[in-house]
Amino acid sequence: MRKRVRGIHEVFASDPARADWEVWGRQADPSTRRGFLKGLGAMTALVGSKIVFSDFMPAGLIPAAYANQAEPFAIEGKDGLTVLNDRPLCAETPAHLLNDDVTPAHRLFVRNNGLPPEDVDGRNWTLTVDGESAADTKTYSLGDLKERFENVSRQLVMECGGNGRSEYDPPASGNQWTVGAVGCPRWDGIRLRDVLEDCGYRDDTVYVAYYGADRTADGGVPISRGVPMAKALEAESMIAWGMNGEPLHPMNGHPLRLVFGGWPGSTSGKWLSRIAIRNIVHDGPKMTGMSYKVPCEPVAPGTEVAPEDMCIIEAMPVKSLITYPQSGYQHPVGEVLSLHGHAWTGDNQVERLDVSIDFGRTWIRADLQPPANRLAWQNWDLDLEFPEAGYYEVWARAADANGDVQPVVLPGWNPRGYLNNACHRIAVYVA
Ligand SMILES: Nc1nc2c(c(=O)[nH]1)N[C@H]1C(S)=C(S)[C@@H](COP(=O)(O)O)O[C@H]1N2
Ligand SMILES: [Mo]
Repeated sequence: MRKRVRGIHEVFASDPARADWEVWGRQADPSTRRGFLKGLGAMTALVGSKIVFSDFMPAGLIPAAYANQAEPFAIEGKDGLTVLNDRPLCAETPAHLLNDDVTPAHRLFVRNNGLPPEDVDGRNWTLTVDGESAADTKTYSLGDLKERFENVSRQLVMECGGNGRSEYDPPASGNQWTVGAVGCPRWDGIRLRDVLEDCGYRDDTVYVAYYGADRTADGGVPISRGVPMAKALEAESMIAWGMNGEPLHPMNGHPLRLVFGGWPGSTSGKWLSRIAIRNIVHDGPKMTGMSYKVPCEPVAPGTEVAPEDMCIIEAMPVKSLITYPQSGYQHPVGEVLSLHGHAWTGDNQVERLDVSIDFGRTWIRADLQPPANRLAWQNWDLDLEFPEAGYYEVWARAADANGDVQPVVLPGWNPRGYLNNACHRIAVYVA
């Protein structure tokens, strides 16, 4: 359920400088289905055909083809996602639809900052590597990348830095993600470092930045971020063309993207066309200012923080999900309930996963699996028994090898609402 819907005016009034795509897209309201259908392109894609008399179509009209469907908005090749915004398109996956140990493409969330490229031709796609610290400027075709470098497949967690934002109070503007801006597909591609080494880089390299083929409405670059060189050189840092043996979904960056497991999703550039090897901390759109940053020192909720006191988010915090059963589940009294879920943590490994059915008074240790490879999420299972009939909340809490434990209540408030790793909880009715 959406807690609140922020109007565009409210957002601009509170921060007039933020005239970017994140706030342009009116927050869609699923209860009325208004706000989804903006722009002829979006509407045509939705209806699946040219709208012949589109010139005469009243603004805000919901096409009859969709007016009576239970799902207010369907994204081709995705299934069951909740759309938070249609322009740019942002959609998350309900927790119970993330139950697969390897996230299928149709269940991976979508977070777009601009308009994706249309009519992508993978055969003619190229990737250029350049920058102040590059020894050479090189351009590779997709075929070059596939043939010249060792192909690898890795399961890597992709999570938006703003996952969980909807719970913060005072609220933060931006997509009101609940828990589902996360997934862990098996990515197919090559190591980023093999390409960096092929191109060559100087000792003064600081950052590796990306540019993608998506654009803002007026043709600008919506987002261009990256990672420090040390992260770029890790064996798990990938340039990927596929997911679970299939080409990337168009909304997840087809035909080429970066994947940095365990770091904010915003570092994993989609529709990748250029990599810049930089001798400074990259300064592209959404690297500077307040985006993807948290206060360097904790602040009281609602505090105004100066941009120079904000630090770039690197590894994501320890977190977990209960993916079976779905919240609200009715369970027969006297029977065992087999829970399932996943746990993950930035650059590290999860060491334990505990479950409580008594609001955190006591905790029961779940059976936690090792990751399929470094920076993959870890699956967990627990057979639960309930003492009597009634309403229960099941809480899950992960702890990692750094000694970090998920907070039961909200973690530190921050102006843009990032890094909410509070325990996931579900309702279970035993009867
Ligand atoms: N070119 C480009 N890359 C991008 C984005 C974008 O808007 N454009 N969004 C980023 C953000 S904020 C996230 S969370 C991830 C989301 O990846 P997904 O949409 O494949 O789930 O992509 C990142 N890469
Ligand atoms: Mo994100």
